[in-house]
Amino acid sequence: MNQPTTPVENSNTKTVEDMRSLFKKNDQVADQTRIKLNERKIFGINLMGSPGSGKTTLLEGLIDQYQGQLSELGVLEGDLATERDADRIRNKGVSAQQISTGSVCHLSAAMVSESMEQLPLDDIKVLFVENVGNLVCPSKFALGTHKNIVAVSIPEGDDKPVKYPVMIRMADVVIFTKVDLLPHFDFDLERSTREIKEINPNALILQTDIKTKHGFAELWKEILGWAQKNDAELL
Ligand SMILES: Nc1nc2c(ncn2[C@@H]2O[C@H](COP(=O)(O)OP(=O)(O)O)[C@@H](O)[C@H]2O)c(=O)[nH]1
Ligand SMILES: [Mg+2]
Repeated sequence: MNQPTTPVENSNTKTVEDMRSLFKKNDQVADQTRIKLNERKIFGINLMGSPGSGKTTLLEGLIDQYQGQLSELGVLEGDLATERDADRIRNKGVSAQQISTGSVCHLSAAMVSESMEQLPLDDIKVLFVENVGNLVCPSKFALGTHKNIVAVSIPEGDDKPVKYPVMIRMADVVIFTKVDLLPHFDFDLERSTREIKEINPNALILQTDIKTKHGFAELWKEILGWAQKNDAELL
């Protein structure tokens, strides 16, 4: 005979069911967002990484070098509080909308779907969504974007990709940011690269440095290639 379930087991089962339903609903909204982006020929990129890994700086660097060259950019900025990152992007002349999540450690598809309507979508070809700085939660919530970029900065330590493999597994590009700082940290770039390849053999691995703009051309080339391929497939 089955043992009666304990209250703890009951509450665990309920939590799992609640989480499943939450993810399912999120996925449905993400699917709708993807359709909306495709209808407007906007290519969406989910930019993830730890707080301070250099995500906004990457966007600033790309804007400095490439805004207006081939594509118009739009940015959604996710943080728990403040408009600071959106202000940084707007100061560069690019449309940006801040999403303040309060105490939530990730963006959700609903947040993105609602906030992107505040952007001049008719003018945007590439939409960056800078997720809340966190190596765990954002990987659980699809946003409806087309590709994922994960920033891993040198000061974080070379063991972070292997310790937080879920986000690495879903990355299309992993960027080692702040490589100018390599001389100051015991960061084994070779080992970390090897470990990322073991987790995700398909990810493109790049290195960037905002001071020399090293790696930005390669990153932009990849993004344009994605956007153009997506446009062609939508014709
Ligand atoms: N030395 C160095 N510092 C960087 C680089 N990229 C970003 N930073 C610094 O790292 C800090 C966090 O950057 P930020 O872009 O705000 O990180 P985010 O929280 O991931 O958006 C800031 O002080 C940046 O100036 C880089 O390539 N080299
Ligand atoms: Mg930021």
